[in-house]
Formats: sequence, structure tokens, C-alpha cells
Amino acid sequence: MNACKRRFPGFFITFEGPEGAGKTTQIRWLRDHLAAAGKTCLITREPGGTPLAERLRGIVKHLDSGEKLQPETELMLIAAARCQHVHEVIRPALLRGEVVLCDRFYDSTAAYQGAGRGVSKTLIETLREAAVGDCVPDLTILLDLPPEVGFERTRTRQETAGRFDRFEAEQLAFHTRVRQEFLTIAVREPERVRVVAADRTPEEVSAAIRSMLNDVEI
Ligand code: T5A
Repeated sequence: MNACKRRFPGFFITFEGPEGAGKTTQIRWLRDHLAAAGKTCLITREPGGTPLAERLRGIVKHLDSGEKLQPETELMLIAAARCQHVHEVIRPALLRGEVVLCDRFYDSTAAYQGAGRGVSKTLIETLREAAVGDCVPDLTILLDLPPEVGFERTRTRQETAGRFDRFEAEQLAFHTRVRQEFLTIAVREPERVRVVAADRTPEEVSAAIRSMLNDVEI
């Protein structure tokens, strides 16, 4: 299997998928696996990854002012966070030769703001180019599972927090469109995006990821 052509000394891997797919869990395990093989890894996430981007994440996930966040406003806040994140964190790490493991990236924008909220694809693409430039993932691991299964996994956390974030609060139809868009991207870009079935134990998912990476030169 060949990942996309390498653009930097480092290697850029993004994890995508519906809520509760296990991205955070698998990123940590993959970091441990790669570190044992001598790689220097950086774990980061979106929206977020810098102090400013983390503040924007807080607004996007929980708008406590009571006003309705317009879909285009949501998109632009996420794009602003991404621009900061790419320039301050991701690009420098790739230039240093590190493996960057990012929990969500621009495919989430196509899925959530595009398919989920119905924001114009042209606007999404324009902002993607402005924020990302040449910082395109070398490989994207799409952890796929039905949204109902992901909800069940994260329910305890939501009950403990006593509230849902703005995305968790969306209906099943929204999350079904999100999942479908991820799968559509994977079909469109098979060289970059690899689908891993996430509806099985964390150990099985991890083994599938490591096996899939066997012939990728990281
Ligand atoms: N967003 C983000 C956009 O709308 N547009 C964008 O452009 C971007 C970048 C981020 C939100 O922002 C939105 C999408 C998101 O809604 P978030 O809290 O980071 O918010 O949401 P998620 O990324 O979905 O994070 P989650 O924590 O909900 O899901 P993960 O990271 O996929 O799952 P994880 O590893 O935390 O696991 C969740 C629970 O399941 C268990 C874990 O122990 C944990 O309790 N678990 C499993 N249980 C059974 N079997 C397995 N295989 C399991 N793997 C993990």
C-alpha cells in the first residue's frame, strides 16, 4: 500500500470518524507503537491544538451565550482554529521530521459542516485551502461505525458532564449524513483515506491499524 506522496520530512496522519469511534484511544496506542519503533510523535487535535484554537473549540462545542451559532460562523471559527494550528504546530513538527497524529482534520469539516449542516462546498473548500495550504495528510485513518454505537460509548461521559456538546445534541439523521460523507471521501481518495471497522474491541481495532500500516513507510 502506498500512502500519498510525502511533502515534509515528517509524516502526517489524521484520524477521522463519527462520535465515539475510538479515535483518541487509538491515537494514543499508535503513538506508543511508533515510539517503540523509535519515531518521535506529536499528538494533537481539532478543533484545537494551540491556546487560541482551544478557545475557539470551547465556543464551537458549547456556545453558552444562548445565541444561535450560524453554520457559516461555525465553519469560519473552525477554519480559523485550523489555520492557527497548522502554522503554529503541525507544519513546524512535520518540518522537524516528527510523526503528527491529529484527532480530526479537514474531512470532519466536509462531514459535519458540509453534509451535516449543509454549508456550501465552495466556501468549505476555499477556507480549507487558506488554512491548510500544502499541509495535506499523508494518511487518514477513518474509524467507521454506526452513530448509534458511538453514542452508546460516550453516553456515560455525557451523563457525568450533565450536558451534551452542540454536535452530540444533534439528531441521528445528522450523524448518519456525517458518517456517509466520511465514507464518500474514502471512496473518492482511496490512496489517502483507509477505512478501519471500529465496531469491535479496541484491541482488534488497534491490530487492524498496525497491520494496515505494515507497508506504509512512515
Ligand atoms: N468538528 C470537528 C466539526 O464539526 N468540524 C470539524 O472540522 C472538526 C475538526 C469535537 C467535535 O467537533 C466537531 C466534531 C466533534 O463533534 P470531540 O469531543 O473531540 O469534539 O469529539 P470526538 O472527536 O467525536 O471525540 P470522542 O471522544 O467523542 O470520540 P473518539 O475520540 O472517537 O473516541 P474515544 O477514544 O474518546 O472513545 C470514546 C469512548 O468509547 C470507548 C472509550 O473508552 C471511551 O469511553 N471506546 C470503546 N468502547 C468499545 N469498543 C471500542 N473499540 C472502543 N474504543 C473506544
